[in-house]
Amino acid sequence: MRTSLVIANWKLNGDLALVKEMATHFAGLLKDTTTTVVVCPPAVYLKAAEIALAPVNIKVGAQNCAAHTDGAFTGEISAQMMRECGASYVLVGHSERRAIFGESDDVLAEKIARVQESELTPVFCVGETLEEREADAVESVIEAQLNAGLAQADFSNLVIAYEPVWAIGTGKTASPEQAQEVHAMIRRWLRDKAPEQADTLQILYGGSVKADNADTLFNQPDIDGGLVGGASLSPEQFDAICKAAK
Ligand code: G2H
Repeated sequence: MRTSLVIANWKLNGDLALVKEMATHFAGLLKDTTTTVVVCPPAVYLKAAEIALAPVNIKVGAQNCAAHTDGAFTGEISAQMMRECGASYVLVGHSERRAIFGESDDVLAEKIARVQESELTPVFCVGETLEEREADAVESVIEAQLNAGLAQADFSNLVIAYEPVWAIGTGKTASPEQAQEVHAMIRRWLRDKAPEQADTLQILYGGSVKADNADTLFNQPDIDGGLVGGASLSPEQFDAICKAAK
């Protein structure tokens, strides 16, 4: 019913050499798979990545975009510009954007709108901190993020990523059961808000996904693939993770 999706988030890493390495490594590997594979490099490499990776069946995406379409916003890049440079997906609301760059729920809702207006697919990231988990607030935190960020969203063109903040780049991964519990909760939320898309919308897990834990995570019924940071910088590791997503 749902195909798998694996997205590489290079963050502030990688270069043209890594784009070429990926293209060489993946030559012929994704011919017979139904899994969609996406690489999100730093925005300046989007066009080069699109040209190099399209022949090996890898799409490209942006890690962020402006909440505006155009104007006096020095340093910003619009969703439409990302599209022109080859992006098919845009990450919105990654916890690093929320925490380090102070992106509010309102700004994220604007970004979702700009991405969808540009006919790109937003990957909306949600997740709780360790304090919130310890305070038994996981469900209320995730629900609040979903309600605010997706208030005006078109659910027919959307991916959701659950990334517990305490598992990001820390080497700590949510157990498959912990992750499944939240993914099932997100799917219940979808049944209420967007019943027609609840069974088809892809929900990805992110947070220290590696070649050796991807299989058990992706085997959970409501986990449809992964958003992969550190391990996506190694073509061999990333390839193993893509293989774990059936
Ligand atoms: C979470 C993830 C990618 P990592 O940020 O979005 O990164 O796999 O390094 O935890």
